[in-house]
Amino acid sequence: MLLLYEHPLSSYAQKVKIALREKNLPFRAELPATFGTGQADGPLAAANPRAEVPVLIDGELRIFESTVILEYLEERWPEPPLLPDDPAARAAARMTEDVCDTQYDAVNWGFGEILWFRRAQGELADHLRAQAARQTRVLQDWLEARLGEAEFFGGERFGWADAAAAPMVNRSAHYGLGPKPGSPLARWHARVAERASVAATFAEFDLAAAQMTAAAELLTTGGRRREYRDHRLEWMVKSGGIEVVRAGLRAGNIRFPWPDGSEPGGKSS
Ligand SMILES: N[C@@H](CCC(=O)N[C@@H](CS)C(=O)NCC(=O)O)C(=O)O
Repeated sequence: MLLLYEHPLSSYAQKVKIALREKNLPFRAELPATFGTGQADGPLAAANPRAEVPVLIDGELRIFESTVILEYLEERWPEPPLLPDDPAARAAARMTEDVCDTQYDAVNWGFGEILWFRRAQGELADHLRAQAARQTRVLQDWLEARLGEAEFFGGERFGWADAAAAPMVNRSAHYGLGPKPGSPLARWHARVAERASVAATFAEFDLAAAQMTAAAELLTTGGRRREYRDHRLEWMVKSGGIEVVRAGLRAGNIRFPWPDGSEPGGKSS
């Protein structure tokens, strides 16, 4: 059986689980013990030097990067297809996915750093939340324009872009930043949430989100050393949270991506 290293809150892992479920592929989901620590040993780091989830394990094969995993699933099990046939429509689906995986993910992640990991308080927290709310609206407007009047991002058939966008929009809704009630994007969100593949994935998200009240403690106990990478790091800096980065580095509960950098004093990131 396929094995998926994942975390139920990870939008990338959710995208993969939706794809697996759409294709009716049985899999076992596992949260690696070292997740979120950046530890260079253990099965997660052995499968993915970046120590990120998701990782798909198919026999001897270990595949990391959610888009690469989706491509593997599509090529190995083409039915039912998630990508449309038309090259232009395929490109459109991939562009939607790319924006979701980069800019949209970064906003959701930033909001989570404040809500769940309490990286900022008072005025700074208010400011970062307001930035996230404004940017979420921009991204949802962009998605809504791409959706148009269609049932799904791929047109009449649920597919690749829907699998990528659903976890993003659903997480915004969890934060109270969902699409405008009654809007085409809100109706799409309600529609996809009823699909078995998405409903199961969202239920796992809800369960994990309910357990996040104690998440901030993980930063002081060493249970989490959060990865501040590319779009996510950029979000924190551009939105006014550079002090959050500095404080996290001082406290040692922020890390940068593999391979480790090292400071002149010999301290590694
Ligand atoms: N580009 C990667 C991103 C994966 C990623 O960032 N995963 C996060 C969870 S959402 C992670 O595992 N982070 C590790 C950490 O924070 O230590 C993909 O598409 O799979």
